[in-house]
Amino acid sequence: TVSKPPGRPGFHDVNPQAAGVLQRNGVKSWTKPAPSLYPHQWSWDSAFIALGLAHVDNRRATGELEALFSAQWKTGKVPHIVFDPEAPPKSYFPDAERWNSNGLSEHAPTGPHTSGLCQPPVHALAVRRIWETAQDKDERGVEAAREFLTGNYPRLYSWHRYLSTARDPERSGLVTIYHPWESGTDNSPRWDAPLSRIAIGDIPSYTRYDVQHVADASHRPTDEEYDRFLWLLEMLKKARYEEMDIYGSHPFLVKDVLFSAILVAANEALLEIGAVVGAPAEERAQVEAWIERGREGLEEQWDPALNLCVDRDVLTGESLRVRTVAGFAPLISGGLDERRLKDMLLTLDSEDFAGNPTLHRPLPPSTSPDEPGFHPRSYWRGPVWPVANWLLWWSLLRAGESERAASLRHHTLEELAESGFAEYFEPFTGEPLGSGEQSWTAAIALDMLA
Ligand code: 2M8
Repeated sequence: TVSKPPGRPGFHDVNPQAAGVLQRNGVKSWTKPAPSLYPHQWSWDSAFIALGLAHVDNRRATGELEALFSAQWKTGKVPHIVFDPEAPPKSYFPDAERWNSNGLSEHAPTGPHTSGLCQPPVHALAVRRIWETAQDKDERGVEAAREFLTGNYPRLYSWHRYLSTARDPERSGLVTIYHPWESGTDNSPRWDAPLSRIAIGDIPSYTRYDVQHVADASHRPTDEEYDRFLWLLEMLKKARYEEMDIYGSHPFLVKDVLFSAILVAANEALLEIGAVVGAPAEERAQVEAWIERGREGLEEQWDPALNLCVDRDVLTGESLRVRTVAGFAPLISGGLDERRLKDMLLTLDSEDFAGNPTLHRPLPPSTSPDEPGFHPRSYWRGPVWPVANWLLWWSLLRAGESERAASLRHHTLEELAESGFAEYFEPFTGEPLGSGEQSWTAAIALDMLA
């Protein structure tokens, strides 16, 4: 049992509370990431949401992903935001108009308005979870899940193909991102060096609405960071979202190890989905080749001094040597030999991460407190993110590290029981930060509790 302040849910009340968050954030057939800060559909949030919903309501889980995939670009790209035309005006910026995706690119879908970027491909993990949870259902439930897999396998395959080709013309096994927003870890110090090299030109004027939805603007990226984010957006528009043009001219091209590792794990899930739906043998062989190449690419980015994996700036060839949770990429991609697994566990248990004795709970801060770019309250610069805990928990289980996995699960769920489903938490005090009622926080709790 857990000691809890009055009125807060206990460990075992987390499940119905989490389901309630997802219900309240529901919009038509999909779910917004948070009640007011994020009023549209986000790509990897939706994947995590579907993963959680698979334990509650498979119809809603499949609807979530159907809504997202119906906005897939002709190139295979799954956009990072699908805009809700009915969201309150002036609630999120940059909006559909600023992106102007289908005004600029013939590859954009003609119906829904989307951003021009993408986010880590967690989707196949969610689709596999939908298949797994359907096994407890009656024949009709299993059949409905099989139909869903059959309908969505080609979408997943073309999504992964896009990432392995357009986003990896070097065939390095690593995905190139065009913007920190693509990483999902927006203001992480991982991006400080490449962002600092960008010379910003004239940015059309804009108003930030995000800071109005949090208790304190310091939880969010700074205005300087936003200027860079918005300048990169203008550069992408100038290239009309054409991959080759972007690759030839864009000032931010980075090999993201976390994104790449998630792709490897997602490709493993895709192989299993492919087996269920009877995918063509050439495609299955291709997915196996992507998995191998991905793991080799990550090994290339291993930094023995940091005992972590690090990103690489494509434009300078330089490794971005910053200690963040993204450094656990090899653990997430899986298939580690004993030595590398030991390395990863050593770093996870160290004072840089979960073993830091000054932490509120032994949960890894998003950035090591020893990093100069660390900030305990600022977004991806230090706070503990439940969704990152999920990635590590799931990877540890997969690696057979059940004790460490159990500890991450226990402390994550206790944090949520104590303080609710916040977007992120101050690592030394456990104070909830960012948005409250964050959907993916609730979703990962449902998955951990199942
Ligand atoms: C955050 O990113 C958005 C931009 O995409 C923002 O700050 O406005 C990130 O935490 C990202 O990973 C997440 O998908 C999104 C919605 O939860 O919020």
